Amino acid sequence: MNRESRGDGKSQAEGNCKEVEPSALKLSPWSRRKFLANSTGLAIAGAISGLAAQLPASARELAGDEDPHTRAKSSSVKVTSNAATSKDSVRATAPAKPRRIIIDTDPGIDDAMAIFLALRSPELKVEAITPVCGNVPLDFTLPNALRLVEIADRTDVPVAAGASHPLVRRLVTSGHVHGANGLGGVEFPDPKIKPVREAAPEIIRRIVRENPGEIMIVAVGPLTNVALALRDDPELAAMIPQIAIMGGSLSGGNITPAAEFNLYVDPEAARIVFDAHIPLTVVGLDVTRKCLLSEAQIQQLEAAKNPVSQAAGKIMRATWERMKHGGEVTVIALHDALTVASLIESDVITLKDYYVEVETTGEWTAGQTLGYDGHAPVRKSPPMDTSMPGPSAPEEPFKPNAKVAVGVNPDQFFHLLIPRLTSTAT
Ligand SMILES: [Ca+2]
Repeated sequence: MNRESRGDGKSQAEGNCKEVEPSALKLSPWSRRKFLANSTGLAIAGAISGLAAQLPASARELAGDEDPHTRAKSSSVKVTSNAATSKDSVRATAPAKPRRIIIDTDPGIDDAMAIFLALRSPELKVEAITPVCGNVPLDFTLPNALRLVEIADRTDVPVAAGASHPLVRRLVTSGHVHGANGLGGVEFPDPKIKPVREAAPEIIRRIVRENPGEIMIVAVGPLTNVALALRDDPELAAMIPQIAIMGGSLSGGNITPAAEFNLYVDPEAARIVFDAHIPLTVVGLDVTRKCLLSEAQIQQLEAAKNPVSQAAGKIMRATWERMKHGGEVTVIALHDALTVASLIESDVITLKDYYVEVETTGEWTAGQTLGYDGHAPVRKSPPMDTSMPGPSAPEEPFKPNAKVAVGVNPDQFFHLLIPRLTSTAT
């Protein structure tokens, strides 16, 4: 995720993205070519809406399972420890059965903090990490993810290469915020480990299919990988109990006045995910903008001597200094880490039911999220007057498709995050 970022307009061809194996992006039965053929005007909306109609009801509905949001609440563990939190005290907070998650990510400075938090939280079991292009091209996000699991001494977690470009658009990156290498410009050694052979959509499909109803997806980058997995395998939606998304905003964007960065980069992918009838938790700019890292907290990270805290301190210090000397307002919002934190302590955010639509056809507003809160029917723009008989403005009854974060407790967030990273616990 970026902060008040500047898209540099770098295309896939211009960037040094590595192409994912063609088999990784196999788009059957809904091929990329078919998508491209429909990629103008309202055809996109129609095609994507058609996909939603193919998808079955959610895993929760089929299984009669409890509301995943309620489950998150009941399984949350309050941690109010400070930087001196001991290994034992961290482990003592672990629930009997950790939540199993796949992290889809574009590291990314706040992605790094999110991944570190997840890997050091006993309440979560990270089944895989699936980098996607976004903040920087895949040629950086993939090795960055490998570096992060090495730093955290968690090379047991598979890392699978994802998409090197959005579904139908040129890649726009945010190196301006995240540094040209995605980690604030800090040079870490090249990773020794390699990504697994499976591509991101494949590993998502396999792990979810092997564990139906068990695997939650935490998507903190553009939603390309998740959309590809759903598009390849429409039955998959019924097997995913919840997706936690960092993205969107009901109060203005950060890369355009309308759009938040992750949804701006690949609005068509976001539309697929929002239309998939999967329980969604959406942690957007409305709350993440309020979770701002202070210099004192960077110093806490720097003071702790474990490799994770040292790496986090370096990344955040480099970002802080670059903003300070670049004449910008020195503000680092930890968007992605808040999203992970909400899985550990659900009451760090307050959720509200919304029907969220993603704008895909706007000339200036692509990626905008429109949230209906139930006070009005869902209403599309009026049809064009072509002097031909046609339908009236489409209108649908309100039905929520997401729980959107509308409140946050930043102090609680940082009281969770900083000790988890500075602790000697592993
Ligand atoms: Ca991100």
